[in-house]
Amino acid sequence: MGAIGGRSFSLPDPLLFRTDMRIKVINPNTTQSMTDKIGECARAAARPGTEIIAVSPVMGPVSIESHYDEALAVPGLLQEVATGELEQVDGYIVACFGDPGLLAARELARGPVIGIAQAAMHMASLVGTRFSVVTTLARTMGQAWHLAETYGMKRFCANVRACEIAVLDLEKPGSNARERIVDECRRALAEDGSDTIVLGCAGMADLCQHISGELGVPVIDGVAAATQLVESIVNLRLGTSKHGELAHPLPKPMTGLLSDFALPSRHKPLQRAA
Ligand code: 5HY
Repeated sequence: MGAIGGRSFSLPDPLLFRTDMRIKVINPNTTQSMTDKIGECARAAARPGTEIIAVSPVMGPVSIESHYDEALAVPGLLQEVATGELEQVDGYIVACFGDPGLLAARELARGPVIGIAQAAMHMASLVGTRFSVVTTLARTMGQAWHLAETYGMKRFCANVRACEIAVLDLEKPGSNARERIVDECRRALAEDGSDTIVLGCAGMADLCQHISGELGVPVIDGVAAATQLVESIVNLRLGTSKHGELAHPLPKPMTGLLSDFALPSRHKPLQRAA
């Protein structure tokens, strides 16, 4: 109990950090080596006691480099969220820079669902004034711009650049991907008027410290940023609002290949395909 000017007041109960948090990190593409790498990067960012469950869907594209790939990654992503709800995980990360299916996943989840693009852009806006996104193929730049607009980050986004590296080339031992990414980051800092770098692919997560050391500026990896954002949101005892737009989806029949995605009722989330 405290007192100021003779008036007593009660302090809020201290929000104790959870030491048993479980976060499901979903790599929406189906390349296990990338999933493993993403999981390790999330574990390196997580607090002691936080369990990182890194998964890929059982179905979907091996890499996501187009709107078509993104669309086909969403059903598998949603299955993983639905399974996570049955397992009562505390929060989720969509570990793909296109943030595919983010709002649909939030409708299914009680806890927070954080996309790495949204996390990285917001984190960059807190440590600099203008960031450059450095991503893989030029054809994915439009999605990065679209997300910057959607998230209200366009005023902070100086530019979006591509290294013209296929996502899976990031997994190839001996590829010159790292050098090409560093070079593009250098050009960004020299030409864009930016003071921070956002890595535009979950597959770049393991390069973050190296690039930051090379360039001497903040380099934000969305996997690490999203991990600590989920922990903060859960520690604040917050979850996804179920009032309005992100309420649980309305139950209705689904047909054909998607028939397993029917949500019969509010309390029986869809089962993961065998
Ligand atoms: C990603 N694709 O983070 C995105 C990168 C991109 O398979 N994982 C993918 O270029 O959009």
